[in-house]
Amino acid sequence: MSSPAVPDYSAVVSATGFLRPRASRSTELFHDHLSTSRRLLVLIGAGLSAASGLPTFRGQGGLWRKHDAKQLSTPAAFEDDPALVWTFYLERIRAAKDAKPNAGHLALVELAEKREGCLTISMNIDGLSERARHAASQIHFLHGSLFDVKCNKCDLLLRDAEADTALQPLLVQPPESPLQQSNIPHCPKCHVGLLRPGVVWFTEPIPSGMLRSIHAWIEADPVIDTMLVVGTSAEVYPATAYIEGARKRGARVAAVNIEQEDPALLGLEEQDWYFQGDAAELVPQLLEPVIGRGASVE
Ligand code: BJW
Repeated sequence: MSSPAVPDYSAVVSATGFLRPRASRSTELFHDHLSTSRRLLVLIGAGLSAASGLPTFRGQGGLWRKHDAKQLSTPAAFEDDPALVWTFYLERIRAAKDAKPNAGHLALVELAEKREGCLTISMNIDGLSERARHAASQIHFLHGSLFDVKCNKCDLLLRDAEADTALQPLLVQPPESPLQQSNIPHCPKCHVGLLRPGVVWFTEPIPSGMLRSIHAWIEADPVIDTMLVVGTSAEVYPATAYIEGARKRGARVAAVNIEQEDPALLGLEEQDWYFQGDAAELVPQLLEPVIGRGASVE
């Protein structure tokens, strides 16, 4: 006796209760579309770096020593307990220094090299796209960098080597010894504030020049062909709004995520794609028509 037919879930009930066609899973159709795509917007989140061993923000990776990572990423948390927040970030700085870009990062670098009209918006602060040599003119780091520091009172911003020097009193602390507030360096400019991570926390504005530049790119001609959304829960604004922004400019959206599609989140439609799996594996495969099979991790 033949087994009952597998139900066809090609339609899912949307958050509003209407039946909606499901996004495509076809790599072949995506490859066809990508081959003719000239302007592409890519949004990357913590899931891209998961295969490099770095924890994500929400879900299983979102708990750090019993603290919710989201709660620690606020100016209020730093005001309350700067030593705790710095302990969290120092651990992440050390982990990011030890991590290596994966095949997903490298594939996106190659995509940018092969497609002048490709812009990447990264929410990641881990430095892995930079280390993969993503062209600086084709990527914006919306949430700053783990390797920068700012003052919590004035406008001081120190980058890379300067930040590293300023942070030496913290970096020389043995990772296992508890950090005291007295260990945190004061701002070398105003001498009043404390140095803090050079990242954008909840309720803080993204640098306005960066926002203007992204807006101008989205509104420029010709239309956007493809919006690739990789390894993000798409819960944080303004990053998430760029998906809709690209769609309004004509883009078909392709999402890559290890979890099953959540129809309420991305609002994917019939002309879009959803690929479930590890970004480090899937992104190079999806980009093959443009980058070939070359992208490999050293
Ligand atoms: C894989 C995988 C694998 C896993 N392969 N996939 C009410 C009050 C106050 C503010 C707001 C409010 N309503 C809205 C706001 C604005 C707020 C916001 O968006 N809040 C929402 C949560 C509702 N946004 C802001 O405050 C922003 N500023 C702003 O808007 O200014 C104007 C304004 C101010 C005040 C009010 C209103 C407007 C700033 C946002 C800054 C976010 N900063 C952080 C911390 C950065 C520093 C740090 O990293 O420590 O950025 S929060 C955190 O979330 C971090 C991330 O970049 C960001 C996004 O997370 P991401 O990348 O999506 O990670 P996850 O963990 O969420 O998801 C990982 C995904 O990967 C999952 O889907 C997995 O399934 C998947 N995955 N393994 C593929 N191997």
